[in-house]
Parts: sequence; structure tokens; C-alpha cells
Amino acid sequence: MSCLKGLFTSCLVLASVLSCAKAVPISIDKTKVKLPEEAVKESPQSVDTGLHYDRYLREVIDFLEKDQHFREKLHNTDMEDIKQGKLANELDFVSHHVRTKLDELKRQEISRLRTLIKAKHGIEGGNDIAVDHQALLKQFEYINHMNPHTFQVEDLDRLIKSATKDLENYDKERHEEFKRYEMMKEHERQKHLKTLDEEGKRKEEEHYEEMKKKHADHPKVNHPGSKDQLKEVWEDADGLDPEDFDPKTFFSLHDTNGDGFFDEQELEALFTKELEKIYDPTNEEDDMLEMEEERLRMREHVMTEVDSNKDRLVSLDEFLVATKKKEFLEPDSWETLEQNQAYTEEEMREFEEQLTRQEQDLNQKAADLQKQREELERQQKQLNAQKIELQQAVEHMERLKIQPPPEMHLEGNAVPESIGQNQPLPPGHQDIPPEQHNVPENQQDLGQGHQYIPQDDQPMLPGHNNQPQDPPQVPLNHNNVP
Ligand SMILES: [Ca+2]
Ligand SMILES: [Ca+2]
Repeated sequence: MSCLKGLFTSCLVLASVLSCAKAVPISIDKTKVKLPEEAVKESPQSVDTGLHYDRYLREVIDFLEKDQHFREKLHNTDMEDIKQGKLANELDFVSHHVRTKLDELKRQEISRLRTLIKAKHGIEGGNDIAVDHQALLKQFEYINHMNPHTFQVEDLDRLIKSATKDLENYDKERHEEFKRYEMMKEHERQKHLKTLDEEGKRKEEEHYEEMKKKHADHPKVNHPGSKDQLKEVWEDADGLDPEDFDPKTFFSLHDTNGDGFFDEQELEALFTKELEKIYDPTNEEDDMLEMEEERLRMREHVMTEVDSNKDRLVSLDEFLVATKKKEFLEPDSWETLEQNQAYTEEEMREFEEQLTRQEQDLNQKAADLQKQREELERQQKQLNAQKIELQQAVEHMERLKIQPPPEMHLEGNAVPESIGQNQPLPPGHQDIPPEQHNVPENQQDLGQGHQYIPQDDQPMLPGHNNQPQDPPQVPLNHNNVP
């Protein structure tokens, strides 16, 4: 939310990008400009439409502007025809050099999108799933993906239509986001109230109402775009005599990039003076995000009243026509933002439900994670136990290497006597049923109590003295002790 202002104040319409090849200085408060000369001296900054493909859009327009034929067509085609795709057809007549450049720009843009998709995919953790780049690229409607190597009429047409559509929805999205911000603010307030006792609650509510009242108490706000409003700018910001107010001079003073139009940013800058009457960043009761919403409302209002050809730009002619209307000379009072709640009760209820669902989802995920953690801990314990067993077995083997091995008559599965019943066995050890013991076949039918004595012809282990021991050794196995 905090980036709202930065993001949105840099927004400019496609129309202005198309109409003015020169860049617009954006971050200057035009109401603070004392003399027009100062504004002209400002080094121009890049226009940012706020669209994610802003750079591509601007580069395409910049190159097209270099073509004389196209430039002429661009300036002589009205916005409606541009939207209808008439301008895009002119691409067939631009020079080979410009076409080659556009092909290159498109390839770069596709490559950028691929990188984006890849990065996003990486973040989401799908490492070994094959990515269908072609399918994912299709979501970017402003590019024709059927011919990824060349820029054609279809590409220009898509770019213009997407940018127009996206920009038209831009304000709408801003309003929606602002509404969510306000509802979240109310949600947090209610949540805080619930943590308080009766006395605390009463005090908090009292304070809230007091702040609301304080915020609503401000000097009269002029109707945006009215003579009174512009005259205040003329007098306070431009330092000129109100008696000399002249619309034409006013227009050239505040058309800061000198392109003959008021674009959205130039218009918004005119409202700073009015907004300062309502909002002060040092006041607890003034929310600066609300101020930006108010600025947007003012700009939309003026555009609706003055921009008669709907190209999202106010030409000098449009402006002068507006200054003769009744709304300019005797406007209604302006209803400020706080006079209307940003959301309805129904919207708030839906918002709360949505929050509850999100909370439940989160809780479920937390529970699942806890389960996974417990399972991992259990597996870890098991592994540790196995490790200890293995270690003991290895240590035991080491001891066997140092001690002279006891008499053995088993090959392969011989287990030394010193292994007691309770000692751990090496992993993989299997108890051997008595009948499978490696006793020579001819000895197996001997009666109980018979103890096997190694035969002379059996290989002796080193150090073996070939004498029967007393008591003689029995192949010991922890479950084989009589
Ligand atoms: Ca301008
Ligand atoms: Ca216009």
C-alpha cells in the first residue's frame, strides 16, 4: 500500500505517449513553479505509463516517430481511429531500417518475458517440471507470438489495444485497491477494540470520533477545475495578480512540458493547493493515502468535464471551451472524500468473510506444516538410533581386530563368543536358525549335547593352537546358546 503514490503518480496515458514524442518531466510539483522558464529548464525524464511493458511501448513509439511518414500519420489520426487499428496499418509504409529495429525490440521483449517466466517459475519451486514457455507467453497479449522474430502490423495493433485497455482500467484498479485499504484499516481498528476493556473501548471510540471531526474541519475546498480553484493556483503558486487571471496564460504556465496538452500528471499537480487544505502529513488524523485518492478523484472529475474527445488529454481548445461553461464560473461545492464512505456495509461484510477464509487457509497450512515437522523429527530420531547402532557395531569390529579372535568354526557367519545376548548386532545381521549353521553335513545328525570339534583338515585361523579347548567352543550366537 505504501508504494501507491509512487506507483500511480508516474502513470501517463498511451495517448500522451503517442502524441508527444518528447519526454515529460514527471516528479515536479508544477504548482510550485514560479516562472515558466524554470519549468522549461528542467531536464526531461522518461515518461512512465506504469504498465509492465512500458519500456517496450516507449521504445516502439520512439522508433516509429523516427519515420517521417509514420510520424505524420500519428499526429493526424485521432484517438478513436488509433484504437480501431487504423494507425497500425501504416506500419507497412515505414522504412526498412525502422522495421529492422522494431524486429530487434520485439525479440528483446520476448526474451525478457521468457526470463521473467523462468524467474517466477524458479521462485515457485518447480525445478524439474518442463515449462511450456510458448503457452505462458500467450498471456502477454500485447505481443503476437505467432511470429516471434518480426514486428508486424498485428504487433503494433495489439500493443496499442492492450495499452489503451490496460490504462483505462488503471484508475479503476486504483480505486479498488484504495477501497481494500480502507476496509483493512477498519478491520484492524475493530480488532484492536476487541482487545480493550469497556473503559478502554469507550476512550478509543471517543478519540476516533474526535479525529474524524478534526479531519473534516478544514477550509472550503474549491470545485476542481473551476475558476476559483485555478485562480488560487494562479495567485498562490504562480505569484500572479488574481485580477489578471487569463486562462490562456494559465494553460501555457502549467503545460509544463509545452506539448500543448494537459496530461493527467499536469492536471493532478494543479490540485496540490486544494489538497493541502485537507491533508497535513504531520497530523494524526490525515491519511496521506487518502489524499492521493482525493487527487485521483479530482483529476477524473476534470477529465470527465473537459476532455471532450476522450483522448485523456486536455487540449488548449478544450480548456478554453470549458472556461466558458457555468460549471467553471459557478460550480457546485465539491464533496470531499471523507463525506462518503469508501465502501458499503455489504462490501465490508464480504471483505471480512474473505479475511476469515484466508485465515482459515493459513491455519490449515500451519497445521500441515506442523505435522510434516513432527514426521521429520520422528524420522530423524530413527536415523539417529540407527546411526548409534552402526557406530557400536563398528566399534565392536575394531575391538575384534585388536583381540586375537576366539576359536571359530564357522565360515562367513561366524560370530565371536564375546557377543552377548544384549549386544547390538551389525546392521544387516540375521539370526541364523540352528539347522542352517555351517556345521559339516556329516556332523549334523549327532545327538543333543554333542559339541562340534573342528577337524584337522579344516583351515585354522592364525594363532590357533589346534588343541580342543576346555570347554570346547560352541558356535555362539545370541539365540543359539543351549
Ligand atoms: Ca503537457
Ligand atoms: Ca482531449
